[in-house]
Order: sequence, then structure tokens, then C-alpha cells
Amino acid sequence: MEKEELIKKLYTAVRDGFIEDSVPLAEKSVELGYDPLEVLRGITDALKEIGEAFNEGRVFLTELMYCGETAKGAMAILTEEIKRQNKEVPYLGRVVIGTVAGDIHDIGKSLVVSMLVAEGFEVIDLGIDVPDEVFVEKVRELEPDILGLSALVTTTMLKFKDVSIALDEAGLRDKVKVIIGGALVNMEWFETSGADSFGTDAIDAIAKVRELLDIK
Ligand code: B12
Repeated sequence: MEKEELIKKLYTAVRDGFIEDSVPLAEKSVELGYDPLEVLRGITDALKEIGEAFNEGRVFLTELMYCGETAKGAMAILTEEIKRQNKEVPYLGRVVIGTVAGDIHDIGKSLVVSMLVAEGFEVIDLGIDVPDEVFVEKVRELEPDILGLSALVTTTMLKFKDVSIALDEAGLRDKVKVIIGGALVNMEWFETSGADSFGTDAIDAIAKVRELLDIK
């Protein structure tokens, strides 16, 4: 199967929520030696489209959930491949990351985690729906170079600022660089977040983390 055809099929599988197709397609792409970062496009494009359809009331939450699971299955295979291809990497620093309280979106965050690991960072993923005080505790305990916060819903994105304030109150804000991300994060959100930087996708996340730590 040609690369573009495979990406198109993966796109359709995720858009329509067919996990029985998405996983074998991702496996096939690895077998054929296609670049996992390119193949990911099929998944992210489909999620973008389904998100818009959901927004306009053309699909229901259950369908959105199927698509999410379908994407996760295929994504897991591709991220394993990304990690495998970057086996011999130098140690660049420690990152603690999580999805903020009230938010359960984790597909994009997991992708950022895999890319950070592949790049040479030690990553402690706190998971989803992480309370502000847990971020603070972990920063105190693990002394990471970077704290990554993910949020995808406008109401939970307000947590960016809360976490920053909580860190400040604990006297830890200047001990760690904070980076935020999520589908709707833009310059405007960044400016009110109290964070040090933001990333628009996993590739940008790596670039921004390197920039924050002054790694050439
Ligand atoms: C899949 C999905 C779900 C799945 C999540 C499954 C999972 N395990 O993650 C399910 C079905 C559970 C879900 C639930 C809900 N969802 Co939803 N969901 C989506 C959808 C379609 C795709 C998100 C996704 O995974 N994208 C693919 C990944 C690869 O992209 P990404 O997440 O943006 O991540 C990239 C970047 O943002 C960045 N990034 C992400 N995190 C971080 C962190 C750092 C530190 C950095 C630097 C970068 C970074 O890098 C990532 C990789 O490139 C989006 C639509 C969209 N346009 O995003 C809606 C969307 C985010 N959901 C939405 C909503 C409203 C909900 C619900 C509230 C629905 C409801 N009524 O219950 C619930 C929320 C539940 C909760 N409490 O969190 C809305 C938010 C709208 C708004 N204005 O706030 C969206 C935008 C859909 C829409 N257009 O209406 N959802």
C-alpha cells in the first residue's frame, strides 16, 4: 500500500471510529517503514474534523468517544515506533506533565510525552484530571526542569493560571519553567496563563522546551 493511501485509510478509520481498521493500518505503516510522524497526520486530521462536526452538532458524544479510542489505539503503535527510532539519545532534563483538573483529554499530551522521551527527556506523566496541588507537590518532590500542562476545554484552560499561582504561593514558581498546550491554546491564552511558553503541537513542544532550557 502506498503511503498516501494508507494515511487516507487511517484518516477514514479514525473519523468513522473503526478501531478494527485503525490499529492494523498503524501496524502496517510501521511494517512498511513509513515515517510515523507523517502517518500521524491521518489521525490528527480526522480528530480535527470530528471535533468540528461535534461542535456543529453533527456528531454525538458517543461518536466522539469512539473516535478518541480509535485514535488512541493507532497512536500507541506509532508513538512506540517514534521511541524505538530514537533509542540512543542523550539525557536532556526532567519534565513533569499532566492534564489539568476537570479535563480528561490525553491523546495530544501522550503524543507530546512520547516525543519528549524520544528526544532524551525523562518524563513523569501525572495523567489526567490532575489537581493543582498535585502539580505543586510533584514540582517540590521531583524538582523538574519543566512542568507541562495540557488542557483542551476553555473552562479547564483557566487552570493554567491557577497552577501558576499555586506554584507561586508555594515559593516554587521560579524553580521550574512552565509550558502549556492543548488544541485551543494560542497567544492570547498564553498571555493570561502565567506560563513561560506554549506549544501548538508535539514538534513545537519539543522546540519550545529546548528553547526554555537553552539547549541548542
Ligand atoms: C478526542 C476528543 C475527546 C475525547 C478525549 C479522549 C482522550 N482520551 O483524550 C472525549 C470523547 C473523551 C472528549 C470529551 C470531551 N470533549 Co473533547 N474533543 C476531542 C477532539 C475531537 C480531539 C482532541 C485530540 O485528541 N486531538 C488530537 C491531538 C493530537 O491534538 P491535541 O489534543 O490538540 O494535542 C496537540 C497540541 O494541542 C499539543 N499539546 C497538547 N497538550 C499539550 C501540552 C503541552 C505542555 C504542550 C507544549 C503541547 C500540548 O500537542 C499535541 C500533539 O500535537 C477535540 C477537537 C479538537 N479540535 O481538538 C474535542 C474537544 C477538545 N472536546 C470538546 C469538548 C466540549 C468535550 C466535552 C466537554 C464534551 C462533553 N459535552 O462532555 C468532554 C470533556 C470531558 C472532560 N471533562 O475533559 C471541545 C472543547 C470546546 C471548547 N471550546 O472548550 C472540542 C474542541 C470539540 C469541539 N469543537 O467542540 N473529547
